[in-house]
Amino acid sequence: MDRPSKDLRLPGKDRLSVLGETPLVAETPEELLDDDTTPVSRFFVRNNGLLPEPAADPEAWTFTIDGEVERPLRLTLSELKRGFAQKTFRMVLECGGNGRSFLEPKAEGNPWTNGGAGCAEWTGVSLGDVLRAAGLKDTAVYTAHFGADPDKTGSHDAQAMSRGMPIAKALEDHTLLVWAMNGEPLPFLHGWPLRLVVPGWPGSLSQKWLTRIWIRDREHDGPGMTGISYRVPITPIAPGATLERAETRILESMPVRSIISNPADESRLPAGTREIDVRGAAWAGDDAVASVDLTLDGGATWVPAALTQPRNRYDWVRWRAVLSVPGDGAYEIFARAIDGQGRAQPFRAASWNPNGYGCNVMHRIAVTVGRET
Ligand SMILES: Nc1nc2c(c(=O)[nH]1)N[C@H]1C(S)=C(S)[C@@H](COP(=O)(O)O)O[C@H]1N2
Ligand SMILES: [Mo]
Repeated sequence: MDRPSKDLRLPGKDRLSVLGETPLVAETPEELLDDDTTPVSRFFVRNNGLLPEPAADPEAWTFTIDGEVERPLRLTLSELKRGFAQKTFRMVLECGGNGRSFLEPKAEGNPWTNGGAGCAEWTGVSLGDVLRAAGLKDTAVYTAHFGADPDKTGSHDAQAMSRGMPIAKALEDHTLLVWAMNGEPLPFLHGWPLRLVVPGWPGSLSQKWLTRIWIRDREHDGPGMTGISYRVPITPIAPGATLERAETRILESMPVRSIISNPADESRLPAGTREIDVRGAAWAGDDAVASVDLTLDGGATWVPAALTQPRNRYDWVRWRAVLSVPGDGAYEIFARAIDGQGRAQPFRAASWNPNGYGCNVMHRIAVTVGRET
């Protein structure tokens, strides 16, 4: 696997790999996703446009809810904080293209390995509480999200990205309007002073620098909703084939995934090592993780990992297993998570699609015990 080799040099960020500079896109090497709660310094960044002007007074930041509501709302951040029940959940945020680089032939878009994901504590209010205050009309079908960032050309005429979700997802308790991450004010790069966090679904729904939610009477059609953006084939297509919109559905819940965060890929362990302490994380979109198993013999035998209890829905599970190795040598370790409906990660990158969404092939690392290759 070709690794993007350029490290992000930004204050407050720790060794992320840069996938794109303008717009800024940077992912977290799997071995840096070894914390129970991903620190901001290790949290991936995905921008589709340029950065907005920093807010002069964050508490006076306003955002509106309009469209198919009885009472359009215009709220400042401080009104939002005072007016609704505050909630904190630890939840995975994951880019819809995470895992894309494993597809053959190459798919369009940023070549994420498994690092377009992180799990942070998000503090805010349920979007549903605010929507109920606005009063949804019977005609309310879909949300449409707007942010303050200019597009790639620096223009404010169009949104860099403007996606939406069905009302049922918007009304989930865990769909939050967020102003704090890991107990600190939301960092600027992550949408300060206000963003959406829509857990379990592609990260593109989690609008940063949030200014407006338009409630629509039909599916939204902003950038990221047209053509085959964030859409996947209804039935499998041949790798490399073209795809018409009519043959697709919107990618909603992300598929199950696990990552090995220790040891790092290409680790070398001392001669005589006979036990390898392997650990990582797993998550499953809207679903729960049922199990994680490891193999170091190409799938001939599997060793179950011990899982932690998630704190709340959409939290990842951390897992651990001690693997016995028969002798010095070169090993490949694969981790395979299975979700609550029995869906496992595939050995090979499956479900090829032109934009490379939802690729959840098993994470594989190489480990050498004692030998010079
Ligand atoms: N305003 C705005 N919000 C946005 C984006 C963007 O380009 N502009 N990118 C989205 C995408 S594609 C992802 S994966 C997440 C990434 O969030 P992060 O940068 O905090 O990790 O933000 C989403 N929200
Ligand atoms: Mo994304």
